[in-house]
Order: sequence, then C-alpha cells, then structure tokens
Amino acid sequence: MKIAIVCYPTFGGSGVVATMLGTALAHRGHEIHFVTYKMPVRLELLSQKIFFHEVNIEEYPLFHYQPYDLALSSKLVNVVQEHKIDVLHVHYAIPHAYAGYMAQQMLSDLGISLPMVTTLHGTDITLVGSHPGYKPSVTFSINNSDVVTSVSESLKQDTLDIFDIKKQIDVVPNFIDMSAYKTTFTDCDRSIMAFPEERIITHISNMRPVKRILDVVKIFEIIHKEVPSVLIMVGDGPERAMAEKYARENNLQVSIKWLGNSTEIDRILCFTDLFLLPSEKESFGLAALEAMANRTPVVSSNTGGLPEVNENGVTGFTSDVGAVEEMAQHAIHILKDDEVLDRFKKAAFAKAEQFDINLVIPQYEALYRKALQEK
Ligand code: GMT
Repeated sequence: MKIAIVCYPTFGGSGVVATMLGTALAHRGHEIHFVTYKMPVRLELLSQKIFFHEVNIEEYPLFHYQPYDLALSSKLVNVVQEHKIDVLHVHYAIPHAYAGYMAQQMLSDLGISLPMVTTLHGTDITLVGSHPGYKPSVTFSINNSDVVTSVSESLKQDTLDIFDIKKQIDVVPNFIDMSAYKTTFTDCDRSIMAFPEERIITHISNMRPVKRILDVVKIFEIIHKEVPSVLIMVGDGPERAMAEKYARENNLQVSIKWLGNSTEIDRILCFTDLFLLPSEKESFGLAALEAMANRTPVVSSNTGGLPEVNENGVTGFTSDVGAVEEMAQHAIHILKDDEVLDRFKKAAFAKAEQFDINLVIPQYEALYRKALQEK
C-alpha cells in the first residue's frame, strides 16, 4: 500500500509513534509518505520506501495566525495525486483530521477517493480537543474519519465521554520494537552518570504542566534521603525552570542532571534503575513503555491508560495523581533491595513484550484494508 502519514514532527509521543509506525510499515514493503512541517525527529533513515514532504506556510502580514491546516490539506491533495496514495493516516486529531477531511473533499471533486484513518493520542482529546473553541471541529473530524483508533481503552472511554461520537473506535495500543532490546547495551556505562553505590532514576517528558515535573523532583527528594541516588531529567519544556528553581532552593541540584532534549533515550534508559512518570493525564505513556523495554520498572500515577501499561505491584507501582509520598515509598521499596529491583526489572521487560511492534503493526494494516474496502 501507499500510505501518507501526517503527524507532529517534534519531541512528543504521537510523532514518535507515527514515525516508528511509518518506518516499520516501510520495512514490510509499504511505501510511506510523511507529510508534516519538519522532518520528524526520530526519522533517521530515508529509504526507497520512505518519503518526506514538507508543508511550507507562506508568511503573509495580514495573517495574525498562519493557516497551517489550509497549507496541510493543499499539500495532501498534491502528494496524493502525485504519488497515487491509497490511504491517509493522521496522528493527533487537531488539526490533522480536520485538514485530512478537507483534503478528502477536494480530492473527491477530482474523482479521487482517499480513506482516512485517524489515531487519537491523548491531549488532542483530553486537554486541547475538549476546549469549546475546538470541540465541534474535533467531533466532526472524528465522526467523518473512515476508521478511528485510540492508543488505549482509557482514551477510547474518554473520547466517548467527552464527544458525541457516532463512529466505532478501535483500540490499537502503542508499541515498541522489542528486537532492539533482546540483548543489553554493551556500552551501557552507568559510571558516566553515577557512583557505583548510587541508583539511577530517570524522567523523560516534554515538561509541560500535565507531566507534573515538580512532583518528580519532590519524589526524588524523599527517595534521595533514604537511597543514594541521582535523578536524570530528560526533555525540555515550560515547567523546567520552575522545577530547577525548587531543586536549587532545596540543595538537590548536585544530584539532578538536566540533560535537555535527547535522541539517545535508550542509552540513558539502559543504565536507569527506576522511571518516574507522575503525570496528571497520560493516555498511554509511551515513555513508560520505552523504560520497561529497557528493563526499568516504573513508578507512575494511575491516570488514563497508564495502568494498561504499568501493572501495579508487578512492573512498578501506580498511585493517585499528586500522591508524592506514596510514590516515593514505592520507589524506595523497589530500589532498596537488589533482589526486589531485579524482580521488577524482569517483570517490566516481560510486560513490554506484550506491546511488541510485530503484534501491533498487523492491526493497523488490517484497518487500512478495511478503510479501503469500505470507501
Ligand atoms: O503530552 C505528551 O506526552 C505528548 C503527546 C503527543 O501527542 O505527542 O502524548 C500523547 O500521546 C502519546 C503517544 O500516543 C501517549 O503515549 C501519551 O500518553 C499522550 N500524552 C498524554 O495523554 C498527556
């Protein structure tokens, strides 16, 4: 099949999922066309089966806001015609499903039928999409997609609760290529980050308010008093300065390493002993899955789809949002004893295997076929 994929190309779960999906589909022989405003961050390999089409927006002084959805839908029309695309797969409803629908209409005028699969990722539903300024357009775009998927049961339920949805929603979970994790890194050098007696705790996110990174630092503050440890903070975003200030004021800065955005996530996770994800909302928690694939247990909140990934008491622990003390005690329980840590590490890895890419990609392929048949 020739598949056009629309996503956000920056650091963020939905873009990462879309990029991994496109790459895996290309390996299975499909021709993949990414259509977005910048090269996706994890799209390393341009092959004969992967193409990238940049959406350019003409800046014009009259426009207070540049009309990205207009530029995207026009670009889609051109790409679909030029490359004879069979299926359009948009990741993140806003504004991608809306732009995709407009492209479908324009193509239909030209006698071209293009089925659209829309994948809901989380904040497009729970945070941004539910805003009254967007809600009618998001409802419309979901109901007019040919196939709709969500990345967890929890997100499906949220979507049905928040919007008036007439369409069936298929749950296709996020995934990971486990073949990359079967052997541990030979160059996994933890001495670059910590002394031998210290545990390594990691958090990775875009550091937006929803990630509650102040909770991460406060959880670490409690752990650090009982267990010699360092905290690695990966990513960047609006909450970072505030959390760094708290760390400075509470003499934690020597034990916290703020790495900023990184493309070496697996190299960091390979020497991590515990992953913290105390988010306010999390439709799935791809970062938790990446940690688990690297044999790292997770202490997280129990919001959204997180309990579908992080099994309480097995692969780590889940607690109510904001339960900083409880999360810290769970972390201490895991970290204090080598045998306990080892048990959680093994269970985390075993659970990650349930989300292996080879189990999930065929589900998307089947939905593409269904969309094509029904159009
Ligand atoms: O907020 C983020 O983490 C980014 C956001 C995105 O769309 O890029 O992530 C959402 O999609 C990810 C991939 O499906 C999920 O793993 C995240 O849980 C989800 N984030 C939230 O729901 C807050």
